[in-house]
Amino acid sequence: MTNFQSSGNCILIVQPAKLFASVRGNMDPAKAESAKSQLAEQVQKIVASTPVSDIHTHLYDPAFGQLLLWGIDELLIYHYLVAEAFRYFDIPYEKFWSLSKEQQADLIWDALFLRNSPISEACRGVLTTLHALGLDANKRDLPAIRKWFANWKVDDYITRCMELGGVKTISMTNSPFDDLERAVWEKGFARDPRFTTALRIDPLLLAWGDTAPLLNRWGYEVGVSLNEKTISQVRRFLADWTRKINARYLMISLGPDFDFPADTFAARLLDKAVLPHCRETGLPMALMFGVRRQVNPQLKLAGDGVGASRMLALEHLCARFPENKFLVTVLARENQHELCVLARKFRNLHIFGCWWFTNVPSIMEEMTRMRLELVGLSLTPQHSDARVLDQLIYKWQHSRRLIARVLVDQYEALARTGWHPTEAEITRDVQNLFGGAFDRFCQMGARENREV
Ligand code: FIX
Ligand code: ZN
Repeated sequence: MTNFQSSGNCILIVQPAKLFASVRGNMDPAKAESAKSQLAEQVQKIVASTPVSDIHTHLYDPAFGQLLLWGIDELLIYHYLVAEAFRYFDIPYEKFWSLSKEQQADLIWDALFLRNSPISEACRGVLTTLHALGLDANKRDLPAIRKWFANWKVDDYITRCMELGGVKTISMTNSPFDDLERAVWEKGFARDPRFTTALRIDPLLLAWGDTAPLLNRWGYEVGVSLNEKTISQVRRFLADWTRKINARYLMISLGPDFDFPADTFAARLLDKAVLPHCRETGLPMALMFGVRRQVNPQLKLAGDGVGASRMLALEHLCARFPENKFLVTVLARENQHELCVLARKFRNLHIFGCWWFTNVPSIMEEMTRMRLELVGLSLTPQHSDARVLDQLIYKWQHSRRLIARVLVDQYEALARTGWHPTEAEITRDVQNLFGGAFDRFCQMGARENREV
């Protein structure tokens, strides 16, 4: 199997040795050290070669044409880099947005790679990607890199990026409220089986005043007030789109002020329409907590921020709706511990990903350690959130390295107790972290969810 982080070196698979017996006095320290490094190599090898299901991205099946972003200019104008570059720019925001993508990319390359060393996670990601693709970014020759990309055909390139990232399936974020995307679904197309679907419903819950007229236009007879008729029409809308796109789950991102129960359109629509729909279909609801949209609107997509959320709202949801399943990630670092504790209380809660501002090595390491220590293996430690196809490469190479490091420490700690995980057990664990636990959660039937 491919070693996705491979530098071309072959690593021997070894059976886990009986580690750290020296602690008990029957192995010399040199042997114990070598057993330890054998275990580390074994874990790294397994993590590097286990394909992952990427459960949340903003990538698209190639049938969506221009919506699937890829290539060097898209990599450089990723909104993570835009936010960083504006700290060095002194041009007006509007001037930047009036430029072509290539001109924007030139400015970002100049500010973040040439005039300063590209040490942020998002910048390093571009370099990891180029390096894995076999390009020498060290020459600092952006036109040559552009030329290389121009030779690719998108279908071949999808395959290449998935290979290098070790990704077996890509979950899209599918919004019926996006005019370009909706038109493709309505026309119909042959699905690429590598891309799975998730029904994104932010405007339905967060901007009901604007969304109700839209639903009316699309043939759903809703009024602004949430009476019985309106609720049943919203459910019809959800059922139609769930069926049309064959959604694996529904999803929404929520601001720090989200509360439940509450007398808000979001809470009431969730309670009366969305969660009943999820119960009926058996689909999980993904809740992404803590984004503060448009803190600086002049930065457009790069203008969102973070705030600590009320985890009590999530507790209420998990407790009140044991037959619903919640996939949850939270953006604020200060919410992470509470989320882990909640996952211990409610088995209808599945933690996923180190989302966005938490997807940097220092925070991801802290979160991944805490999650494994507090929850174990019944979670999905990472998703890529890739918006540009090529990002699959760096997001997964970086995450794999970090997850392997954390796992090595955990298995070494077990070995010190005399418990030696076999190769098959390590493989099983990693498969669970890379999609197995998620699949199991999605398949789980309704049952009583409180910890006993
Ligand atoms: O809400 C989301 O799904 C977020 O991931 C995006 O809105 C955000 O722009 C992003 O790309 C973060 O990684
Ligand atoms: Zn996202």
